[in-house]
Amino acid sequence: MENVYRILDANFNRAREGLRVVEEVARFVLSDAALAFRVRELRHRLSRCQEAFPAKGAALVAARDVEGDVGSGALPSHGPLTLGELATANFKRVQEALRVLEEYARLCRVTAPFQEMRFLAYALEQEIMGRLAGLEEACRPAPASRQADYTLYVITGDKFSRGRSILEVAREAISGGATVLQLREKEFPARRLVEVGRQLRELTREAGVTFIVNDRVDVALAVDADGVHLGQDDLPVEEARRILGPGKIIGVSTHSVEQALEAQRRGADYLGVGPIYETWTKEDAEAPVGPDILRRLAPLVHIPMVAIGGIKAHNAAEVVAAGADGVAVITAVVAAEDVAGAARELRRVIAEARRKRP
Ligand code: TZP
Ligand code: MG
Repeated sequence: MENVYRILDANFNRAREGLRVVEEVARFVLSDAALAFRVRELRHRLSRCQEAFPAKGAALVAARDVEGDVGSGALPSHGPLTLGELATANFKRVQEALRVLEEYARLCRVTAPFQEMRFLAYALEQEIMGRLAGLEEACRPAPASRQADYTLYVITGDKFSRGRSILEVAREAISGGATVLQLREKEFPARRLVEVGRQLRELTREAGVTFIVNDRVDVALAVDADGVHLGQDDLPVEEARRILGPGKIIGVSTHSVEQALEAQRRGADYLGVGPIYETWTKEDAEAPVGPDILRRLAPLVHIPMVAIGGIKAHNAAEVVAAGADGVAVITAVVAAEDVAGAARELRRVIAEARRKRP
């Protein structure tokens, strides 16, 4: 029986150690407290199972003979190369050890739910590996065509433009320093959007400015925009990505920390966060969320955050200080008498606020 105890002791340790390694992945890599708790529970359950053996499990430890273990050599030199491989290797150790425990416990006439725990380990492996794959995908750098400078993101607003054409206002905004231009005309039919979109595409391409179409994936493709901006009720990011392909930018409007994290998880390239302040420009605007949301999001998001809603030259510094990577405006630029001057002033305020940021 002594040898069986040695086997059981070694495999209890092996399973516990493996679980400890994957628990750290759940806790520190995936930052998922609930998942880490489930792994820890399995490890504690294993320790409780050991108590079902003679002398409350102490007999197994007493049989331990490290010196006499012919199998305790150096580990193979080529270890796992990635976090995924590390987690897989440790899940395998856990599952194999549980299988050994299941078989040898029978020789001691001890019944313990090793099989059930092994199945639990399979389920946890599937969940953790799936999450790790998603994380690796999300961290993979996007192609160059999806990189943009979001510093000053100007959105069209024909009805606020004092009778000037969209093209004329866009040209002025760009000359004042807009780095992104978005075509957003809710009332325009598709045909008109495509017409104006083509003009804006030509203008932005010449100026080296990023061009985004609001809401309409079809229009964005038709005019070869750099990307699309989606609201909470528009196509989900994954669907838009399937249609647009890997080279286009997808931005998402978000109004809460939860929505922002969800959009990031789904593969958005940037977030519109707002309305930060009160705005009358968007008829169905949500209640203002305030600049503090940016401060809360900053440590949680790794994609650019563009603040929107009621932003003017007098409060732009505040959103930049709170962590915004860029400022999106409609009326502050398109309704200004001097469109280029208004854009220039915003650029100046943003640059100054960035300099002051730690
Ligand atoms: N989304 C949230 S607020 C808003 C949009 C499109 C309107 C922003 O307009 P303004 O004039 O800069 O407040
Ligand atoms: Mg929308």
